[in-house]
Amino acid sequence: MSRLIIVSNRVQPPTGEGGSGSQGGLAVALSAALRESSGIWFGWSGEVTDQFTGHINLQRNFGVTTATVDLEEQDVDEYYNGYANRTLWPLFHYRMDLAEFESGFAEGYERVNQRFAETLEPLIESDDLVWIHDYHMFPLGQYLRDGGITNRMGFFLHIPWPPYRLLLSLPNHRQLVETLFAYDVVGFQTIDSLGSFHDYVTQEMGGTIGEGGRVTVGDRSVVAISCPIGIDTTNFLEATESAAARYACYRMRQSSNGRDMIIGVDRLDYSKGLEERFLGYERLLQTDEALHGEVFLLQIAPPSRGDVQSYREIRASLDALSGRINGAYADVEWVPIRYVNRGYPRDRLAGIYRAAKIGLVTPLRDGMNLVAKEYIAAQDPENPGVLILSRFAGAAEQLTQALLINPYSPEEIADAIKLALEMPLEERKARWRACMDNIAAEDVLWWRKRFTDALEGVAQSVG
Ligand code: ADQ
Repeated sequence: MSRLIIVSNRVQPPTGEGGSGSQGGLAVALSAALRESSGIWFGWSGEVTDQFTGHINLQRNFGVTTATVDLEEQDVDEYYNGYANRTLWPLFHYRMDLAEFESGFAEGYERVNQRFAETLEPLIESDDLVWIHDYHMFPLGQYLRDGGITNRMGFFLHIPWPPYRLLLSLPNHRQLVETLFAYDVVGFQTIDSLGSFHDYVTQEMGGTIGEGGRVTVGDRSVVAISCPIGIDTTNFLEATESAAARYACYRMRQSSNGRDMIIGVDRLDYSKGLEERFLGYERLLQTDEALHGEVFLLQIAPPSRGDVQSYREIRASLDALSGRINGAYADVEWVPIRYVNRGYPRDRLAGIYRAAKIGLVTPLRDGMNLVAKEYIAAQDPENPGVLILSRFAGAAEQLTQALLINPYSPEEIADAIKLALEMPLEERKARWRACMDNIAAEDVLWWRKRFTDALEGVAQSVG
């Protein structure tokens, strides 16, 4: 088996074998892949230095080697807070209104990718598989090729690929797409994203789609696949059975006091549809007085990307909205929304999911959404809760038996909550079983294998 080199913007060194603490599912899964292949995980340390030196901090924790570099403040501003999170993230989530196009961002983005490439090159050995992750790093493969790296190299995009005409609004869109042809395999979360990529290549570049997903433009080609990411299901089921999860579930039920709990868990991000979710829930309270004092929404939303203005704005509007709804409907014994701005360890989170009658996952756009899958995995098979899921989350392609809704419609959200609260046990079980079968079969190990098999299946590049 070839050694695997994984590259992502941030590197999360493993914190322990089980990974049931605060480490995310992706970190657990990538760690497992790296342990199997004695590979390296390369990326930004999250630290800022006065001047970029290219010094690599090599560490080995729980069988995984991480190699991290510090970035200059200007790099972080232009590459991370700038091009990645103020240009690409909003545009790729269909938020042209929030996308900022500043040439300094694009230059910083290229500079940092070039720096990553130059720093990484000496670590790469001839038989390694190189697997690069996400929108922070589109051009990295091209820079590595320019530096003479001929290894098999893949790229996986965790966020949606936008529709062809939307992508045209990105200055230098063609340059960005051309960099993808430096890879041997490019993976998308959904068939929908893959289709949008095909549209761009055929309509804008005059390319063709051939056998086995091979996309060709002139004399260059890349294999493009849909490869939906899953959760580490076995590990998550173990976390669900842990003492910490059971205790969290027990405490949550006690504090629910016989009321039905609706749970939302998301990074505080405008793409997650939190305002629309609150408005949908408010609609329910407006139209169904009998539910007052009978249900509550627990929204867990740890702040993220606080250096970016649009994130500060969404935080302020959610504070105001939750305050308004609670002010209008709360009484001395009941608060309709419990709004919590912090993260929880995975095992506690699993217990909280299990105590919830409804999982409310309503992003306006999402590459996949792992919370939807975690909610299903945490349920009691004999008495499962109901997942309400946005049709615009990548997960909706797989979890077709969730209650699929349009997250922009308060009515649809309110109606789905009512339906879920009243759903008979047999129907809940049938819907849960269909979702769970998918989550068990197409887990993160399946995802990793699907991608690395595709990568191992292509002939090594010849420069
Ligand atoms: P994210 O946008 O971060 O990921 P998501 O897929 O939902 O979104 O993953 C979030 C992870 O963070 C989940 O594992 C969740 O449990 C955890 N998390 C969220 N809030 C938490 C809290 N308060 N406490 C503890 N943990 C919390 C991006 C893309 C997604 C894609 C993933 C993986 O935007 O569409 O599914 O990458 O590819």
